Amino acid sequence: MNDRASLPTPPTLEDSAFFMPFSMNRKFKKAPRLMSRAEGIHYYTPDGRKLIDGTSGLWCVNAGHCREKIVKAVQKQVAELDFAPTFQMGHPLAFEFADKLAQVAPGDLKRVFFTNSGSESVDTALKIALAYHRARGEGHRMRLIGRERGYHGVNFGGTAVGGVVGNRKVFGALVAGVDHIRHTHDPEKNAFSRGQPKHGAELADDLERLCALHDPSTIAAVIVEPVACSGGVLVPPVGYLERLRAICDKHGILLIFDEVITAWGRLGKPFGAQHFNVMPDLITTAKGITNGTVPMGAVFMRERIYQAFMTGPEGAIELAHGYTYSSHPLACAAGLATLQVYEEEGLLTRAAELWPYWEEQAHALKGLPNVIDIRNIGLIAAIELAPRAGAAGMRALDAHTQAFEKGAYIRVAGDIIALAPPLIIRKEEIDRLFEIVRGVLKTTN
Ligand code: PXG
Repeated sequence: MNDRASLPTPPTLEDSAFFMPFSMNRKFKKAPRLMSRAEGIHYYTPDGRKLIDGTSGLWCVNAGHCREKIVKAVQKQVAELDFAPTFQMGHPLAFEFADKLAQVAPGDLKRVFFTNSGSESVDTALKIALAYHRARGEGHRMRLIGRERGYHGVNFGGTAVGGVVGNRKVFGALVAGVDHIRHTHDPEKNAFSRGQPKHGAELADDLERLCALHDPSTIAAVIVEPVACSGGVLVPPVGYLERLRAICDKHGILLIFDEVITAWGRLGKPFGAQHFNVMPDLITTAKGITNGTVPMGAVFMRERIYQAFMTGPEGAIELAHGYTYSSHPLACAAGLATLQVYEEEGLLTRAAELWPYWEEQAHALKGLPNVIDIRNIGLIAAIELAPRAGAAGMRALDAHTQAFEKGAYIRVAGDIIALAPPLIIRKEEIDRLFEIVRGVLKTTN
């Protein structure tokens, strides 16, 4: 047990220097919700209360917390090689980890570029798409297309292609040459869908509208999350991703799947692309790649994209891009151990086994006060609540606070409760999680 866990909660955080990300700083600091220890599927508060982790930290701790194998690998690595550059130098773990990842990667997306987060993976993938077209003499392909309600992190590229209005509106004009296709959410036709909703494949044709407007020869790439998670858990309609792929193929546009959440087993296969059986040209990942223990991200690309960069003189740098901490030794050690845990425990396919049970428990909440939709896929469920008049988001926020009191940590996005526990969760723990959510929904008014 961590010594610090037994220290009392500081009397007040109100004057703390910490500017918290994506948080209501003033409200939080008046009534903090702290976690000081974690193990398996649980967090513990500083006063020793146990919380079931309903959202795998921030959708990243897929194998559960403080896994011994991963902890030991990081501890060993930090004492052996704390940092090594990978600009014109290298360390063995970076190559070993990339090659291991390539074995798990779908289709021919076997080349790996390391970053330190999902946001960096997204901006890296967008830059690779632009540079790829230029390398092939199609430098006129400069436009990037995202989707309404998409979330692609917080760097400039990702914010620009993102479609969550609140995340964009105060940051100026962002990046030039970006447009968005429509989102796929259609509660009138698809409320209470189990798995992929039936209606809406034709929404992919909105890409044709943008091709007609801009001319397809100006478009470099389209980026979508296979399941739009932060924007409210929007599951793609049956046939939608296939149609998007076909339109991209028709016009020579690269398709990027942002799998920062859907990769590493969340949908019952290693990658979402494998679950949907639709192959993109690039995949962005992060989070579960190291089980959230050390920050890391990776972009996977198809062989022909990698090869397009390998054509100039051998003495030239093929891609003028990278981060000081790309393939950090601690992250590689954590990632290698994480992959081992995933493999040994079958975690990359476990969501497929739990899916039917999970789905039943989620949809059993139908009929509780204010519940206007429930949707699910893999080990993800969303419970959408009717917004309070003039106070959107407040009902779900109250649910979040109440859940913390009742023994669960859950994420909310607007008035949507998003559940995605660690993939090691057992059926009786799923029951416990939903029991708490049920209790909360009964009393959230
Ligand atoms: N793409 C996707 C699809 C994501 O979900 C990012 C990029 C950015 O990753 P980084 O590592 O830069 O944060 C994300 C991140 C939530 C929540 O509760 C989701 C994310 C982050 C924090 C909270 O919905 N996703």
